[in-house]
Amino acid sequence: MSNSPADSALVRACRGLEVPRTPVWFMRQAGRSLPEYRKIRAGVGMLESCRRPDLVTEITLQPVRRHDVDAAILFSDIVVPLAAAGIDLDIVAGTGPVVAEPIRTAADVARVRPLTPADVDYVAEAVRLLLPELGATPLIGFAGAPFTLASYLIEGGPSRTYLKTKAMMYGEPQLWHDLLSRLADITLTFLRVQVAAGVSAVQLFDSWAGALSEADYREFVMPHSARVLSGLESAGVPRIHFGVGTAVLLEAMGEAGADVVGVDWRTPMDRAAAIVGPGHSLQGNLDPAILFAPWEVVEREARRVLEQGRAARGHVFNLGHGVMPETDPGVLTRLVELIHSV
Ligand code: 1CP
Repeated sequence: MSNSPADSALVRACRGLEVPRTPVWFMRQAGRSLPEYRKIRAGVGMLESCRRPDLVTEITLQPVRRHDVDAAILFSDIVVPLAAAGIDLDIVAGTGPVVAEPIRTAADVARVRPLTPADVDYVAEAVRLLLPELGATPLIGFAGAPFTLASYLIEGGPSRTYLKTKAMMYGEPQLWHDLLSRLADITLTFLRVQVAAGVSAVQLFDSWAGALSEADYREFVMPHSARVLSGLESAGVPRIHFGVGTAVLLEAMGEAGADVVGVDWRTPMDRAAAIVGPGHSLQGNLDPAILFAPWEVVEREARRVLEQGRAARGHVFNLGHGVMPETDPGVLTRLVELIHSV
């Protein structure tokens, strides 16, 4: 066991197979919590760094070296394939993705063209550079799900209310489905490029799907995410499906075609296991804010998550959302040691 990424604890836990110990990695494990990341990124824009295979390789490896996590996640961003498909956008430090001309009309939607593998050749190149460096450690590829991508394109940037997004969804359902269908095509192509280059698992980030009711999720979003996930079925790698605030969506997110459902910190893992059923593994779900508490609290809560995770078919330990930039990286290293020792 664990001599190849395809037989690693991560992949085995995703499939519900026996594991020697619970695998652990952290969403946003690369990034501003690491001084070595801040150093290498100095003076290089976020999108530019995602397009440079040498930088992607180094940044992806940094948290693996430092924390001894059981998986690497490719350093990129969910808007990288959108920019590669010709949408004028930037990732602004301290804000996030900002779209020059938000997508709101039929003419705007018509501008969203398919992605070709050649548009993101630098991503495939980074994966190829990473595989020999990683050895038996699996590399996770990822993409944004159609709803979360649409929210950035329609709002023009980060949002709290998703008002313009929902206005299109409710007001112009045909246009909405046209846009999400185009985004599903882009996402599927982007993930297939990563799988073809050799990633061992993929994660579909629908970070903001928690803004929806279950009924609206099932009608307006799930068919498009399901097309992405089912389009990867024959790829032979586990599919992780994650969102924040998705307590009422967990069942549907599993049904959409995921092997693993990602759970945020609001839903206990045993309850999530009862909701998604025996056909899916779970990933999660320590509150990233708990890492700012005294170590005794971190340890107690991490043990609770592990214990509750035993109710699932398989458990990949993670945070309930990404590492906050202010996190002490020493706490993350210690947390990995703890998970490995239990
Ligand atoms: O561990 C890693 O290597 C993380 C790589 C990674 C991932 C998985 C980055 C780098 N972005 C993402 C995915 C991503 N991007 C998501 C889904 C994950 C999540 O929910 O956290 C989302 C919603 C985005 C969009 C985005 N990009 C935001 C959020 C804005 C908002 O709406 O609140 C931000 C701040 C970015 C920029 C970004 N992406 C990644 C980094 C390290 C950064 C910070 C910019 C920088 O370092 O200059």
